[in-house]
Amino acid sequence: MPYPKNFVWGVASASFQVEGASEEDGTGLSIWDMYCRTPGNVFHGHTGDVACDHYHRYKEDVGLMKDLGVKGYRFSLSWPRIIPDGNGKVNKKGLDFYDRLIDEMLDANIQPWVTLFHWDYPYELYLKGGWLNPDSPDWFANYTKVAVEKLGDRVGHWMTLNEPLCFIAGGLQQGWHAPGLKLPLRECALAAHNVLLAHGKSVQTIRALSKKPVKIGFAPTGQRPVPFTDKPEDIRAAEESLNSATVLPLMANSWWMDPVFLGKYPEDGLESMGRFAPKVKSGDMKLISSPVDFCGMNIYNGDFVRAGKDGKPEAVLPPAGYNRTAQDDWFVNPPCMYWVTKWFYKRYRKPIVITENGHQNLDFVHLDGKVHDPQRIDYLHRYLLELEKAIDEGVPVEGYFQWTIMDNFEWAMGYKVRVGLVYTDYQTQERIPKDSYYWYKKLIASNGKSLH
Ligand code: GCO
Repeated sequence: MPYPKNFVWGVASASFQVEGASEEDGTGLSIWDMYCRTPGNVFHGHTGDVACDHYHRYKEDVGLMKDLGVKGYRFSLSWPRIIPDGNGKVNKKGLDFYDRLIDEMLDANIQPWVTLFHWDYPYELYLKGGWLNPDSPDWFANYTKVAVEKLGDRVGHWMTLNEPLCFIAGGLQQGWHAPGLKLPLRECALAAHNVLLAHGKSVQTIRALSKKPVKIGFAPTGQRPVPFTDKPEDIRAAEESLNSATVLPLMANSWWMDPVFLGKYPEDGLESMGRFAPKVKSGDMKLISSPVDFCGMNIYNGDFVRAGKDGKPEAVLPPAGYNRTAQDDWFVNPPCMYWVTKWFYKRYRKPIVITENGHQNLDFVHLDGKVHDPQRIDYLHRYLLELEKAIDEGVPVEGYFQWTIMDNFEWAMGYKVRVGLVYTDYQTQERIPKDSYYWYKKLIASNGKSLH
């Protein structure tokens, strides 16, 4: 069965990665502005100060999306651009940018899919304890209120958070992400609980204030296991691994998704956390599991899992020379798109939206002035065939947001790798559509039929 008729083909980005204008029009500092300035945190000391200058070039960029034929653009709002100190005076000029951007998109018949938080946390709130502060859920609800009151007449799709695993486990526990802390598990579990409470309050705020019918979700990531063989025991072990929170609970899918979709923390995760588990107050889980409309997920790389001697999941390293991306240890493993989509639908019973999928590469401008990126085309082709396979088996997949419309700031890797359909020349800010851009354009026009 081909992709559904009204399938939402989209592209995605995030404020800190594309906007630049980091000190313009009253914007406040974010923790990523600070993190970039600690030597060693980001490749070659790159920052998001200019990035793709999307703040000024958004009309050209929306034009590229219109030419591509996308139905939706998933982008994020910069919290400190809208409320410079995070929880106080609103910066009108900051809000006005998103006003203009959304109007430009609607004129191009592109629907805005807005992520409220994609990691650029207000630095002033960080100084007040950030997600550790018991007021942090209310700070996020207030920011949500400001955004929905201004933009809610035109935004029909909201995502509260992008990849809480990254900004909590990565940012507070393991230190590979802003703000680069290595806090004890107890504090990290407390911060994670406040993030989930913030999600719940944000969902309730959007529902209460939205001026149009609205669909809400969030965009988690996590382990993406693939059965090493098609033996039933390996398939069973891989599914168990997807939903397990025993090892590093804050890095587990279920630690973040079970509270939102099932209203409870995973038992194995709580057992693993022991006395470091968060103190859950009455009403917390009901708030956290305020109903959402879709199960978003960011999918890139898959790791092989098989049944060990005891039948329990056992990680298997891919054979030497296995296809990989430019993002360090991310292996190209297309079946993860089929298995993960199928298994999450089985567990959470919500329509699926692929909120991110893309290929990190070392693209460059060739002698002919074009950017040939066959690896990205092959990657996308294989992953989308696997997604179609899940749809064929009855998994309700409503949309796919390719990461990303244009090369941009890739967090700790700065501008070292390129992930866009469009090449960004960071010296001139010229945009050069890559071969994959034209491939995706043809795919959208055929609603996926060009995969065959
Ligand atoms: C993520 C983030 C994106 C990245 C993308 C490419 O999933 O890590 O949402 O901001 O840029 O994954 O690596």
